[in-house]
Amino acid sequence: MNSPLFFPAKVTRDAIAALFDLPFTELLFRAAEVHRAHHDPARVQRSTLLSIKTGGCAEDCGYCSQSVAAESGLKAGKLMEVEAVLAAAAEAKAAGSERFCMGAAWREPKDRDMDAIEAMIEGVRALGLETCMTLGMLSDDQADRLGAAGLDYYNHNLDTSPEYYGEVITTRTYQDRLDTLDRVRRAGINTCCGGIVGMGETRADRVGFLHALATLPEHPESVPINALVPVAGTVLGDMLADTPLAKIDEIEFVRTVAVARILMPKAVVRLSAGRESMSDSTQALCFLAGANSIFTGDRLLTTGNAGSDADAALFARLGLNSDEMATALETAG
Ligand code: SAM
Ligand code: DTB
Ligand code: SF4
Repeated sequence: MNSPLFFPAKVTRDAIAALFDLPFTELLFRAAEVHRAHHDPARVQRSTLLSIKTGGCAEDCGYCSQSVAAESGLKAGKLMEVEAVLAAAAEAKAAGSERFCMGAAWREPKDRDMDAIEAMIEGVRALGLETCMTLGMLSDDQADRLGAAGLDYYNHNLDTSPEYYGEVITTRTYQDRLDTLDRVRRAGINTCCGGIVGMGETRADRVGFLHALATLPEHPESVPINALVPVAGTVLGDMLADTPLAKIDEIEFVRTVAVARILMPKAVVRLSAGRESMSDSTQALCFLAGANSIFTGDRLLTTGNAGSDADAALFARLGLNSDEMATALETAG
């Protein structure tokens, strides 16, 4: 399961810390080697997010605009109608997206919402899009229903190290998250599990976070790495506004992506939230380090995103997903 290329048989925190400590160019070289062995390095998947139920969430995640504990000014809405979700998915597909991720600001879904959720999954799949949902904690029965409806991925993040977690969220435990991930896996759904960097955590927490992911019973098939998007009125957004130096260093962010790639060679590593404030060069380093999916469009769930035009320009500049580039690769040998 581990990379035969660069990773020791036993995934310990010390071994992961040693990867982080490598000279940056050496780390990137190793990550790029692992990436090329398992993925097409000239392709980056484009995904679109939609908030199907916004705001009013009972959890207290310190980064999130949608928590009732945040004073972000966000209004709580109801679950969207199935038709409206399918219209947004069709639009995303027409704009070139391959994957559609639906997020709800719930602690957990209510059973009465499950019929609509199933119809969304079936409808989005029928459009030829990969489906992902993130709805909070799940019961066994809910996970089974999502699996039976054909859901491709369920996103449920560990977010950070077990040690730092309690500084960020108090209303559900790390173990609660691990339990939901188990239910998802047992229901035959691919797991999408990652977290956020730049929440004031230490390097040791980033090591602990990636250790937790890489030692799950199976590697997640999908690993979103988010950089904190600071939202005013949230605990962490306000922290970052007061202490701008706490913002994650971009090289450290790229290191985190590279180590994730080496530890979980087959996973799709998603360069997720936070791209809007990242330079093209940093994003290019993330792709070199093994990121192979982004969220396109001008919105994530509730916050802004770079937008499809900016992404098309970035891809053209970097020669990603381009047929001409495939020819150039062949010619260059
Ligand atoms: N309510 C569901 C849950 O948390 O399980 C799903 C939605 S939640 C918005 C999905 C993930 O988005 C979170 O686990 C977190 O990692 C990420 N996220 C939320 N707000 C963020 C922010 N301001 N910056 C970066 N990532 C964020
Ligand atoms: C994930 O790890 N990142 C995406 C997705 N899973 C659902 C969400 C990012 C949300 C960023 C903040 C917002 O727009 O509200
Ligand atoms: Fe709720 Fe999810 Fe936001 Fe946490 S991250 S407050 S669970 S919507």
